[in-house]
Amino acid sequence: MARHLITSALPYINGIKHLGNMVGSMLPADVYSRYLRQRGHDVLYICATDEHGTPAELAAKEQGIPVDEFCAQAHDAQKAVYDGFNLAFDYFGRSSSPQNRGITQEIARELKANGFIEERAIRQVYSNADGRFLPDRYIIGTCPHCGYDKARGDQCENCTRVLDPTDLIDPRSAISGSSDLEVRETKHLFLLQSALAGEVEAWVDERADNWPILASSIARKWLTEGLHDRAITRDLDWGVPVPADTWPDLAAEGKVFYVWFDAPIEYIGATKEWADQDPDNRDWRSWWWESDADVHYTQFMGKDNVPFHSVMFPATLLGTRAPWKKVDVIKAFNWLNYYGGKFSTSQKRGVFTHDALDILPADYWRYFMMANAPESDDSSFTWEHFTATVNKDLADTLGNFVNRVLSFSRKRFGDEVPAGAEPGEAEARLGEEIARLLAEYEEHMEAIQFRKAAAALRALWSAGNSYLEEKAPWLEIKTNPEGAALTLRTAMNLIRLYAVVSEPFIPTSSAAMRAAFDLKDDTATWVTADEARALTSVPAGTPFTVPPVLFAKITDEDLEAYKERFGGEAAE
Ligand code: B3M
Ligand code: ZN
Repeated sequence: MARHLITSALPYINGIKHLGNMVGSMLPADVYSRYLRQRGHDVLYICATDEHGTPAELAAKEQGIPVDEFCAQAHDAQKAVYDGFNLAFDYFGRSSSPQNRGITQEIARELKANGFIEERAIRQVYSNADGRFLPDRYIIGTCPHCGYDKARGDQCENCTRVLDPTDLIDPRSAISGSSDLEVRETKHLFLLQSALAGEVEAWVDERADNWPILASSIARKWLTEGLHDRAITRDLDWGVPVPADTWPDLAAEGKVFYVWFDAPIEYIGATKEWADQDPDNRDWRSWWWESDADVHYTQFMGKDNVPFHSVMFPATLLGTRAPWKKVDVIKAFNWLNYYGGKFSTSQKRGVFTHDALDILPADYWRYFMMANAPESDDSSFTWEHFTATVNKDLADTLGNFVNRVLSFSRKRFGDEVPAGAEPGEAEARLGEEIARLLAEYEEHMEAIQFRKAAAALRALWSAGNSYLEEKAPWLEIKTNPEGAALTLRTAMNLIRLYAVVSEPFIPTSSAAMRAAFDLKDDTATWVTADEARALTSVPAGTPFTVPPVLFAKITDEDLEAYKERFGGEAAE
C-alpha cells in the first residue's frame, strides 16, 4: 500500500466548462483515484476552483456583484456539476481561501530570503479616474493593426495580434471608461527563474522519462526555450496580497500575486483546507513534505498547462529550499474537439457539462470520454460516435448481458444463484481469459493509459458474451438443466466481477450491478487473479434481484434531437 497524492488542474472560476475541460483533467484524475483506492492505496484527490485574476473581476463587474460573492456562487455551481459527474474528490477547495493566502505568502517570503525574488521598477499605465494602475487587459482602445475599437491592452481579439497597452490608439480604462491615463513607474516582484534554470533542468531530467510522452516533450521543449524571469505581481483588488511585513511599499500600493503564482500553490492550500476540517485526524504536511518520501504525486492536466506544472511551479518550490513535495508523474491530454473544430462558448458549439447531465446519466459520458480520451492525439466528439459507443459497448455488450443473465436465471431457477454441475473445460478457458484480460486492464491503469484500459475493460465484457453464446443456456436448459445452472452461475460471477472492476469508469452502474447480489461480507474492493480464474466468488444460493435496465439505447430520434440542439456540423 502506497500513499497517492492526486491533483487535477484547477478549473478557472468563470466560464462554462465543456466536455473537453473535463476529459483533460478532473475526470481522468477521478478514474485513476478510484482505481488506486480500490486497489487498497491511501489516496488523496485534491482539486479546487482557480478564483483570482482579471477574468473573475471582470465577470463579477458585468453581473454587478462583488467579486467574492461571484466566486462563491460560481464555485457552488461548478461543484454541483462535478458532483453530478460523480467526481469523488477528497476535497474541492477554493484558491481564494485563507489557507492558500497564507501558504502563498510563506512561499514568497522564502523565495525572497533565498534571493529568488527581486523588486523591479517597470513603467505601467495608471488611471487617474480609477486611482489605480491598470493591468494590460484593463485597457481598451483601437487596434493599430486592424482598427478594431475594443482591442485589449494585451491582445486584439479581432486580429489576435499580441499588443502592448501603449500600442492602442485612444486608450481608455475598462473599469471607468476614462481616458485620463498616464504612464507611471511602479514596482513589481519578479521571480528570478533564470537563476533556477539549471536546477529545474536537472530536476526534469531526473524524472520526465517516467512521464507519459506528451508531458515530457512539452517540458523539454519549454526548457530549451530558456527560463526567463517573470513578474509575479499584478495591480488588482482580487488576489493574494503581497505581504506587508516583507514588502511594505508594494503592499501599500495594493499589489497582489499573479494568478498563476498562487493557483498551483492552491494544491497545497486545498490540502490544508481539507485538513483544517478535521485537524485531529488529518495532517496536510505529511502529504507535502518530501521527508515523507512515501507519497507518490500525480498531476492531471490539458497540454496547455504543462509548462506551468513541469517547469514554473517546480522552480517556485525548488527556490524555497524547503522540502516541498514535487510532482512525480504529469499526465497530460490533447484537445477533445467537436466535429473536428473547437468547442466554443460564444458560438454555442459543443456540449457543456451541465447540459450533458441534463440529457443522459454521468456514466454514459464518463465511459465515452475515457474510452476516447485524447491521449496520443486530439480526438473529436461527434454525436454519431457517442451514440454508437453507448449503444454497442454499454447497452449491448454490458447492460444486455447483465439483464439477460439475471432475468433468464430468475425465470428458470428463481431468486437465488442456481446450484448444479461443477465448472468444466469451457469455464476453465473462460477463467484463463478473464484473468489475462484483468491483468492487462491493471497494467494499463497503472501506466495511466486510459484508452487501452477501457479497451481491456470492454474485452472483459465481451468475453462474457462469447461464453454465453458458446454455452447457450437457453438451449442447454432443455437437455441439461444442471449445465444451464452452471453457465448462469458462472455468468453471474462475471457480472459481479464487472461490478467491481468497472467502478472507476462507471461508478453508478457498477453499484447497481453490485447491489444485485445479496452477498454476505461483501467488502472486497478488487478481484484477485485467482478469483478471476475461478469465477466462484458468488456461490450458489446467493439471493439476487434483477436491476432495472442499466443503459438505455440512444434512438435515431434522440440522435437527431441532440444534433439539432447542440449543432452537429463539421466546423467551417
Ligand atoms: N486554471 C486552467 C485554465 O483555466 C488553469 C489551471 C490552473 S492549475 C494550477 O486554463
Ligand atoms: Zn486587431
